[in-house]
Amino acid sequence: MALLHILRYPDPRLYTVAARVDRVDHRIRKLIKDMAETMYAAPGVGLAATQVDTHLRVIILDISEAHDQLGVFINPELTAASGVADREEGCLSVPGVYEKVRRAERITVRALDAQGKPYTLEAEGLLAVCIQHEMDHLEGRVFVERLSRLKRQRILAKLKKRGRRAAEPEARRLAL
Ligand code: K1U
Ligand code: ZN
Repeated sequence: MALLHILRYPDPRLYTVAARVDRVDHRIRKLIKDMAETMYAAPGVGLAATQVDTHLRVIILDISEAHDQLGVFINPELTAASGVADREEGCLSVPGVYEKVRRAERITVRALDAQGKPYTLEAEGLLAVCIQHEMDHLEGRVFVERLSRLKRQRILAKLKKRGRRAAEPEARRLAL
């Protein structure tokens, strides 16, 4: 297994629309294992292949406290959605930023599992939010793009400032 690098917003690669998986083979299962290791280490409750710079329609989720209920969704499709809910979201590609986003309250999703077997899942609450958030990644959409322009600008400014701070010791070292 391997820990993968998670792309940070506003990296342009996060805007890539992922391609469908045409065969669930050992390469896809290796990707899923590496993504799971990366998600648990982060730590996070979900991860889309897009975030690790692999532009295939694969997402994983685990909202259990014991980290023993990994959900795998290959080529996920929403077949039903109802209600609306505003819930706080986070994203491993936008560390330290949590904002409320409006999404469907209940969804039905159809996908393939890690064996390539089709299944259907009905979800609500945090699970429904996470599935919709990860499916957005596959469309090249990061959750901050669902916020107002003003909020997005503030987030970008905060991330830039943080990036400059992180680069300061290196800049000082190079100046010596
Ligand atoms: O980056 C991602 O897409 C993963 C993201 C999933 C998500 C969380 C909450 C609402 C919508 C989508 C995260 O996992 S952010 C980190 C997080 O929520 C968390 C981290 C540690 C423990 C519990 C939660
Ligand atoms: Zn995310």
